[in-house]
Amino acid sequence: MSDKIKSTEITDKQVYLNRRLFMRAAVLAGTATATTLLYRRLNPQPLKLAEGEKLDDVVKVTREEASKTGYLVDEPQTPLASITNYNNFYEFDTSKSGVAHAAKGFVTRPWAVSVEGLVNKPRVFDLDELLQIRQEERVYRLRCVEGWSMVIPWIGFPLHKLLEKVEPTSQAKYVAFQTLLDPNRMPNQKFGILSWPYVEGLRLDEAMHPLTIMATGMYGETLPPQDGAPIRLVVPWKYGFKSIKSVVKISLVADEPPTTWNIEGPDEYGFYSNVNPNVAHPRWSQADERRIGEYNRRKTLMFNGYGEQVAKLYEGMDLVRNF
Ligand SMILES: Nc1nc2c(c(=O)[nH]1)N[C@H]1C(S)=C(S)[C@@H](COP(=O)(O)O)O[C@H]1N2
Ligand SMILES: [Mo]
Repeated sequence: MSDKIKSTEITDKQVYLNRRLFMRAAVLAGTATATTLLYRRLNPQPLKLAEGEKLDDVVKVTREEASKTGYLVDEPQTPLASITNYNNFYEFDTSKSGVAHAAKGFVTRPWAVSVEGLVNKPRVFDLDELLQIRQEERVYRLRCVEGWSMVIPWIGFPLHKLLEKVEPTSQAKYVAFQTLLDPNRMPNQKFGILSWPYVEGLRLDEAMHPLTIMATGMYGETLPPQDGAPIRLVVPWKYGFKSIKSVVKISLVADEPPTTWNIEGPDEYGFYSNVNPNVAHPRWSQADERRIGEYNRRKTLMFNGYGEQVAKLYEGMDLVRNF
């Protein structure tokens, strides 16, 4: 599949079957109405063409603009079946192929996200409120620190739209994120595999960057549990572990917050964790990667290919020391 085909138009049988499963799950969870409304809004009405204008021209122009902003990667998209069966989500299973099964039936309604800390208007947002923020499709590369990568057509909204609602104060310099803590629903939280809950963080300017999104779906549908339902962070220029799943709390803070993998291995996983082919992990090179579904390894791109958009955030910073 390429970005020439809108993911919402894909009729591949496997995708179709998966969609039916998602829809059934959505109905079971009582979310059908909101979900249907949300994704109907994503499918725009047929374009009204001016006289002499051809649909192909209009669509091409729109997509070219999208590519220029770096929001729509022009590389084959990873099949849905791979994205949903090759996961890192230690709350459910430490084996990538086991997460989908272990997370099946994860209940994501009701769900609320508290946005708090150094803000003028702290608030708890119900998921349905967050789904009313205009949802956009973003086709991003995802590069795991382990050396594999995917191209994922997310649905979501820029995080800055949410942060602006709570009005960060001038003291706020970082944003801290937290995954749900509920050992009854996330079975591995009964064991000390990581220090729970999973936590992550960004500098405020990184969090406000237009590429940083809260994802609520992929491939035109609701996010499946194994990929961080019902809402997760996606920061495409950083290693995948920064993109924290199933988020319940977002706190604006003054100091660099603790982050899960940095707590586990401070010499291996830095706070910034920008994708950088020139800075090796202590135990392996980061110069190249295996794109899921491809045979040959690819060269890893600086900032995962988003340098044009984000390099200026790190001007004057030593990216080796601040790895
Ligand atoms: N809460 C939580 N978030 C998480 C993880 C996790 O184990 N727990 N794994 C991270 C890692 S290492 C990666 S590579 C991505 C994987 O996202 P995906 O399974 O949707 O591809 O999620 C990240 N977010
Ligand atoms: Mo990862």
